[in-house]
Amino acid sequence: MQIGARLLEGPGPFLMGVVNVTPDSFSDGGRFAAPEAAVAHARALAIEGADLVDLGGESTRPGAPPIPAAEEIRRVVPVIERLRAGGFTLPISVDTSKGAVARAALAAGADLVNDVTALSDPDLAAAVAGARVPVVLMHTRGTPADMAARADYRDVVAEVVAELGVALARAEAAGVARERVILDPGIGFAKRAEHSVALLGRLGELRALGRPLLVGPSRKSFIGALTGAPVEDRLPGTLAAVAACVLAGVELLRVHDVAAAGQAALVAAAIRGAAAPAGPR
Ligand code: PMM
Repeated sequence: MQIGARLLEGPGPFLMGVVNVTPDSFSDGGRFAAPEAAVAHARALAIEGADLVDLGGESTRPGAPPIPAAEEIRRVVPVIERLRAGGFTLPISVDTSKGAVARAALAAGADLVNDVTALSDPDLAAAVAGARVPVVLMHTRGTPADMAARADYRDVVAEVVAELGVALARAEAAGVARERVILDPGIGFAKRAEHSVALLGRLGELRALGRPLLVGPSRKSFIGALTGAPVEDRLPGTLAAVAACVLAGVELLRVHDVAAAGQAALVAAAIRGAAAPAGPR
């Protein structure tokens, strides 16, 4: 897939490094809220081996309050402008659910839209369709305010596959080319720990959707539920999930700890390659 100036080709895995420009994100809230700190962090992630960076100006943690588009733009756009003015060449993804934010970020030099609501806002769908950029459609239900109460499934994997299929059809109907869509099961979004674990264990079933997959297990609460580890101490659990994703053929991983995830991903990809049946000679 062509993302900005880069062609991400082959099975990957490719790493999306997370830069949250928010005062209240659940894993790294407040650390990179000043534009200079976010710029430095994005550069550091590039040096660690990120293939692209994901900038988010609005926290999506459970219970987070929505913020106005103007405030989100104020947080995100200066970071993109400074990165591009400073010669940052990696693709930049903007993590937003609002059309106005996507338009401003793309105009400032972003290349991809990452939407945790899978284009449920028609204005964002129009912005993505008009700009002809790649888009991540992530599965969730409801809003951060009520998503925990909506984590109710009979078969979480089948329901996520069905609901992502609906999201993909809705995006196409809005004029987004299917070839530009990346799908994400939304680990931790309207999911209890057992739901996130089931999705990670049955990622192969998401292949039925026929699009590249992105998964964001990094530091999420299912790791805390399984291990008791606080959010700042979930790297080992994150790496186990990264390896599981790579073994299942996931193309893109959204992670905070790029260097560590890169090492885990390389080893898992080598094992995956060794496990693949030999082709015809
Ligand atoms: N997780 C978070 C934010 N944005 N986007 C996608 N596509 N997938 C995710 O799993 C995802 C996301 C929340 O994590 P953070 O607050 O630690 O960034």
